[in-house]
Amino acid sequence: MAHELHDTAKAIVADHKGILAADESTGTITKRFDSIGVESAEENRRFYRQLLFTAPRMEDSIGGVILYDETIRQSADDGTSFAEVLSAKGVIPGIKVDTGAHEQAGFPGEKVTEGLDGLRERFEEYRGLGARFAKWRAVITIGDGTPTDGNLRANAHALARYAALSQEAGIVPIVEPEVLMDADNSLEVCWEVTTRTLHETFAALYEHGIDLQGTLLKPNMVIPGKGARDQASPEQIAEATVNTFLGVVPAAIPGIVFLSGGQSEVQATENLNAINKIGGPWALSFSYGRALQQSALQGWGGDAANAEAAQAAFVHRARMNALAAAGEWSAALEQPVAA
Ligand code: 5MM
Repeated sequence: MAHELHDTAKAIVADHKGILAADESTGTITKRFDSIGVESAEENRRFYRQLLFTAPRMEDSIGGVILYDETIRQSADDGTSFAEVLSAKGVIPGIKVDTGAHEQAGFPGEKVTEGLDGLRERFEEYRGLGARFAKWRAVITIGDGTPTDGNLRANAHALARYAALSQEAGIVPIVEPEVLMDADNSLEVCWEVTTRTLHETFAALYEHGIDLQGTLLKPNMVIPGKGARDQASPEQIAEATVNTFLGVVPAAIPGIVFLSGGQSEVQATENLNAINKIGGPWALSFSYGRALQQSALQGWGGDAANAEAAQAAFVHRARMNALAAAGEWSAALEQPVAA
């Protein structure tokens, strides 16, 4: 079992590949569809995900796709399940298993992620449906007096319990403690909060006997908040990010796959590239949602006639990010995609 977990974790990030986070819950995909004026009907969601998963040569840059519960039960036009469509291309199917972040009782303004009840049985079912890795996202909010130690510990404990159940089922856990970049905090504050978050997370993973070689970490970059007066250069973000992780993330973790967190598509690529110019003992790659899909979603606009252009936009972003995961991206490669 340990070997299978190690091999799966390594395969997802092999050859500078990364992950497509296509695990938007119904509420989130509805917001995305609202932004392009498309009704969030089940068939539209299926069509859009099919467009992404069948994009020609996406497998050159994408090693894994995170699916939502509805999506792992859906199929392509020819009846092939999405998990099989991906596996046939050598892309590993994954599943989001948390049921969302909710207000933590007694901790105003902070959230704790739920979904542990019945998770052992759900893992068994998801493995049968083809999932070989999973994801659980904790949301950490920077604010006046937050995050508190109590909130960090509650989220770390849930992440560790999830990871233990995942590995028991032979499924690689992606551990995602996301420090939000929505506030106006400085890079230094993000550095401090990310360090505290990762300390608590790894302490809990040790306590629960998690096999780190069969685990991937999905964190935020160390970056100023969106509203910060002083923004930072990719080099400053890269230096702060790599130094933070060198201090708290064991080299046994095979891959750190960053979330994009609201960065623009090119910004997320440029920052990942700068991070890889420095490098570290882990594969440093991507698990982007918005930063891989924004152009594709807009290019599609709900019209099947635009499907090919949308696929090209997605594959372009995936390729740019795989180059960034090798530290080989440059702005000159950002050719406009023909509509
Ligand atoms: C794709 O978005 C994921 C699902 O979010 P919800 O559960 O709120 O619908 C999300 O977990 C995502 O995987 C990560 O936050 C990274 O996404 P971004 O867009 O920040 O790269």
